[in-house]
Amino acid sequence: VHAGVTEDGPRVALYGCQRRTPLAHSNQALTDALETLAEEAGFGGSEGRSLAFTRAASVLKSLPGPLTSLGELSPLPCIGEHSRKVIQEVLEDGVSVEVERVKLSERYRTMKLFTKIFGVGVKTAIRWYQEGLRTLADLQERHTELTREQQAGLQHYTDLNTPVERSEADTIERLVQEAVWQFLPDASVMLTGGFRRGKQQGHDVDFLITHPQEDKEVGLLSKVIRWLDSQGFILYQHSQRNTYQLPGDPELLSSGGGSSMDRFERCFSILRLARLTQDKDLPPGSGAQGICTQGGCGAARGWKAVRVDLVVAPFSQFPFALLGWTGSRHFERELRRFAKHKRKMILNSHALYDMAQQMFLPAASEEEIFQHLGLEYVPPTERNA
Ligand code: DCP
Ligand code: MG
Repeated sequence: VHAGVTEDGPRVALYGCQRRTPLAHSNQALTDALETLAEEAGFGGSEGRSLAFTRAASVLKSLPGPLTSLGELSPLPCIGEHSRKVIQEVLEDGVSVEVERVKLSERYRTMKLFTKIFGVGVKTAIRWYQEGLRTLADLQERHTELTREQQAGLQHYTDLNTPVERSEADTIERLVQEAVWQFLPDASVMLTGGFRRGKQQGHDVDFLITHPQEDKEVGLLSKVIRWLDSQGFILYQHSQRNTYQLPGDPELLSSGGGSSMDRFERCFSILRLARLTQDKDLPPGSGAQGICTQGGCGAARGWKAVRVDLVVAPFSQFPFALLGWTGSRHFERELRRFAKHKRKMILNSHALYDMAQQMFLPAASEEEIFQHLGLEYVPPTERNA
């Protein structure tokens, strides 16, 4: 049941995975305001409040046109009182006083600054904030206390917070394919994450790698990394083994399906990508300021640091991995919530388990997973919930 128009106005299904949500929508000012409050609530440790604002924003993203009056909110699900008040303010005044206050607040600004460092989550950022740290220079002074990942994140801060363009993602895709196909010519390399949903920019580039003959993929990733490293592409990498056993891994059941972290063999990396644009096209100062210290910034060096995630999935788990890695994060959360509460099934990036039948439900495609869940298929470009 997708968004349609009834006598009461637009009708919107309850779960984000039951709706079609394109990338471009008509209520950006409203969703930006609500998402700022969602973020701020998350920074304050209020997960429930954060989720409520995220859900409200997601409903507005699925509307077929701009919301023009408060009355149009009444048939919509997931719009709480607080969200309604913010929407009213933005509709009437163009801005919400509360949102503007949040954006200027010291905590919000510092938390944004810190959580944009690769390797820094909300918990770490809160701790630093509470310890009185406020700037990247403050963190540099405590360099030895940072993890290797955070040190790399700080070193490449400017580059990693410059959006990755679609053309750059395509270049990296060809590079990863070249690396993978040397060792396994029949392997497939798929661009996932936001780019698969049609985004033209991203914060990183996500790839899923598999091979039609199961087990052929074992050992591939370390060879790929070694080759990329020998060619000078690796600025940082952290690899992790596959820790998932199928079928019947008790982990799947004990996790309750709520955990979004999967257990595939994977590599979080920072790659060194030759710049596609000339330096003169770059914003002034992008190389000279910021925290990049070793021999200037990427901009001045003719290359750019880019975050790349490589994930290897056994063939039988590939459709689940693809569905799980395509996102959006909120779409994934809603799929799992729908599976659990409406279907008594547990879905994650490895498998789908039916609790009533006490069995795993195999799938050869994303379409089959939607079928198992009794959901209308939603193509990747409509999963921007
Ligand atoms: N994912 C998830 N839960 C996580 C991590 C990832 O559900 N804890 C899924 C959903 C994401 C996808 O993997 O959409 C890729 O994660 P990213 O953080 O790279 O998000 P996107 O690619 O969607 O956005 P961006 O453009 O910021 O990279
Ligand atoms: Mg991504």
